[in-house]
Amino acid sequence: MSGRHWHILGAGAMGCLFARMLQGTGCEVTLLFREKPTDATGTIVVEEGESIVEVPVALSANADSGAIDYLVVCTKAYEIAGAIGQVAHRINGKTQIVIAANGMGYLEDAQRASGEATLFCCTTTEGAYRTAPLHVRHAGRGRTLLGKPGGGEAPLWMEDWTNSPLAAQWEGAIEAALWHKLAINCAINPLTAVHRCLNGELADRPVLRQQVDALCAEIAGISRAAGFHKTAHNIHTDALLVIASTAQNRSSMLQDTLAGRRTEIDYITGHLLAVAAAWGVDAPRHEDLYRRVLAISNVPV
Ligand code: KPL
Repeated sequence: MSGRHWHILGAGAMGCLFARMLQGTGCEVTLLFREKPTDATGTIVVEEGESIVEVPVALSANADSGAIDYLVVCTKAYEIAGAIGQVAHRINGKTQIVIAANGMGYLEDAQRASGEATLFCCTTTEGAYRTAPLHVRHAGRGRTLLGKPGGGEAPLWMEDWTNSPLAAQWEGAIEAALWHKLAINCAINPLTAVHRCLNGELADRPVLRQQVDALCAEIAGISRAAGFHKTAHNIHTDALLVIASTAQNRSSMLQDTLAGRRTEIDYITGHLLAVAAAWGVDAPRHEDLYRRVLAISNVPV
């Protein structure tokens, strides 16, 4: 029992799953909300197979006072800096912030919003979806990796994550892990959003399968140029494996477009294109998809 107190920004599927896991290691957990919650405590309900786990948590408004020592940010990528900004008065040079978001390219803004706090990144392939407020279905086991941008040893608090039922691991090269996940999302998410199809259809429909192949070839070239050799080598195989293992899923980008929400395209394909441009690599297929997703995204003006 570490007794550390973790605050979580973003009470979606991942926020609730992480709350349950950290509580399972004996941590105190508080969920943070933009608006003041009507009650000071709540219950997260996690369905795991046939069992249901109920987790009592404290609820607090971002605007409340009280220092935050350990913070997990589980918002959409485009909300990270704004969400941290709302609790900026509660964080300080000792605060440790773990960002668990899709995509890449949010770090600079997040650091600006966090002042002297130390940032860490988390990437996960755990499958979870929200069934109602504070209710989540833990649908599939995956791997959760945490690391410090730029590298470094695991901090002491990492035990809260490794000892939790998630059995998360410290990753010395977190950028490469984030890049690999980004590459898989670039090969799957925009295509499913544009064609409004399940992940599995990308392999089943020959026209779409050819597009996945072409996208992976571009990703391999960009990854090679940027020094992500493992992704350059494995992206084809890994993208097809993820398509097969998530065949019945609606990708997060398809869900966002269907719900009329903004997508994370700028932090997924947008980041890939920025890296391609920096290394002078052409990526016409991804450019085309980027434009097509923007055209169907609900982007605030
Ligand atoms: O991460 C995903 C997403 O939808 O964002 C995949 C792996 C594509 C599963 O749907």
